[in-house]
Amino acid sequence: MNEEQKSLLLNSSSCFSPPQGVKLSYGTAGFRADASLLPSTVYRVGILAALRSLKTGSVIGVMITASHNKVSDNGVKIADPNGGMLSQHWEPFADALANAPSPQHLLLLINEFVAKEGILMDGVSQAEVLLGRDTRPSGSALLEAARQGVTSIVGAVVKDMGILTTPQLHWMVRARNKGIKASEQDYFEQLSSSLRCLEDLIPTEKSKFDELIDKVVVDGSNGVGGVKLKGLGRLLNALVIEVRNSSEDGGVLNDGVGADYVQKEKLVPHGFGSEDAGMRCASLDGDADRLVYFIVQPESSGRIDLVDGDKILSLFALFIREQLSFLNENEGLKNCYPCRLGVVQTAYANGASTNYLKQLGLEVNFTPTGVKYLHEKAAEFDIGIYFEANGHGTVLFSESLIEWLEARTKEISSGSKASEAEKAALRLLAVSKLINQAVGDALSGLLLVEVILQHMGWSIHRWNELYHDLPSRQLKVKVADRNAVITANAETVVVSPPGLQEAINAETGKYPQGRCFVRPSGTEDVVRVYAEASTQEAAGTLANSVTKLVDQFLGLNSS
Ligand code: G16
Repeated sequence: MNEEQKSLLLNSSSCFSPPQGVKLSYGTAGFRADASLLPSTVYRVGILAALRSLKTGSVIGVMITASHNKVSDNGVKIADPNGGMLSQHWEPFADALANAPSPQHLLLLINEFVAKEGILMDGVSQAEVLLGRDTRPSGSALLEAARQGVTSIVGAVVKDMGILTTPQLHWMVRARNKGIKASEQDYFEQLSSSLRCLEDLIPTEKSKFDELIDKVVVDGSNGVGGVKLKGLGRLLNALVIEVRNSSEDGGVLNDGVGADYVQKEKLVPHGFGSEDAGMRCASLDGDADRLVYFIVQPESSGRIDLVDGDKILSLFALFIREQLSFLNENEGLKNCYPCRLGVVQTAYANGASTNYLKQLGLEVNFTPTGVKYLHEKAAEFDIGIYFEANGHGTVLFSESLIEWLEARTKEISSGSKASEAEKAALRLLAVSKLINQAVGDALSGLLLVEVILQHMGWSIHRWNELYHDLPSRQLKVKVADRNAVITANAETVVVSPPGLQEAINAETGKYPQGRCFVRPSGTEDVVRVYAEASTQEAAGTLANSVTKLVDQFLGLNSS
């Protein structure tokens, strides 16, 4: 590192002192904390993004968001060259940078890391970083901190992409690195044109769209997704989307609204009421990377029937399996593609969904919570479908399958009637373009759900009947140190503190169909408790009892 670079880093970092007495870590989805604690962290993530860009020779993204967290929180995460999450191999460096106590320590760390990774800081190689943020009021100051971090690396270039959903920024990074046009308009056009392609291929005998409730009503969580969905909706032909709780309505972000609230509380979000009973409703989270559907129950109970990420996964799996069977049944052997289809869930997946997927003959895999883990597993398949129950997920297609589908569909001569196999190939190719290949994306997920329901001729009620969820309850417990909980086996077993798992087992054993696990959250300062049992009351009692156990072992007064 030359002298110019050293003094640039020392000068700019002296404007961003780290908060005293706070240890930050790159958790489930980047750094998250109260926004007032974050300027130095975001500045340092800007530096990290520029170094990552130099290392990979690619465009890198920095997204400023705390997604489902309360409005006073904020956060920052990196999008890697393929649009996915930051390589886990760099996370310890992110932690070390965020917690370096002084500019001198920071410089030392950077120097060591740059040498270890062989990063060329010659001032000639140019880093490029795309910045995005959600609608939080703290976003613009934090974006400026990120900009200063990036530009403290000599020659680095920043592009402020403005207010975006998290998946839009990930999509843009991926597109830029593939040499594809990557503006918001390009994103909207890719989604709307692939949706049109799928709509054109809906079997006429199944096209009962007019008989279904002809619109979907979407809760935008008072975040960025609602406004973007309105923009996207203007490009759509058949689909009518009514958006409520868009950030323009003056409501508070994620407060009694949004996918996290709807999924965890199973209550009607603000802006919806008994007049919506029976309608097809959906909910996005604050940065629109999660999607769940719901049906408002009749009368004014305030309850909903939740159609969660597991059911979205099941719907996608059914549709894709059907297309693969059309392809294989109708092709000569030599034209078949030996497509490996796999699904990925976490311990939060409702047991009934896992049974259903297994009954379909699908390979079901489990990973710890966090899209970075699910995505990595799903990428091992030709088509990998991953979803967390909270609605975060997507469908990944291997490059070789996409190439095969492209070649297969090129042969279809215009004007002639496409065979069933050809239509299936066209549909799969359109799905690969519609659904975000970088990360879970509520907007593209919503369009895919909608068009599959049309394709099947299904109402939301028919979809919801695929299987019946086991009653479940989720709670959170504030403890002295959540990182004292160490888990194994995709977070289903507590290894530390000793004795806690045995106590959970003893409690769970009292309930028919009981299942329960605890894990430290990576985005909030809490331990999460999930319980399932044969009745709602039993699931609630089990969750409460285990919450008490966590409190006994780790509670605020136990340290
Ligand atoms: C993030 C992650 C998700 C995870 C969720 C909750 O979502 O991307 O994979 O399920 O946090 O994580 P935890 O239980 O560790 O707090 P989002 O939508 O907040 O970015």
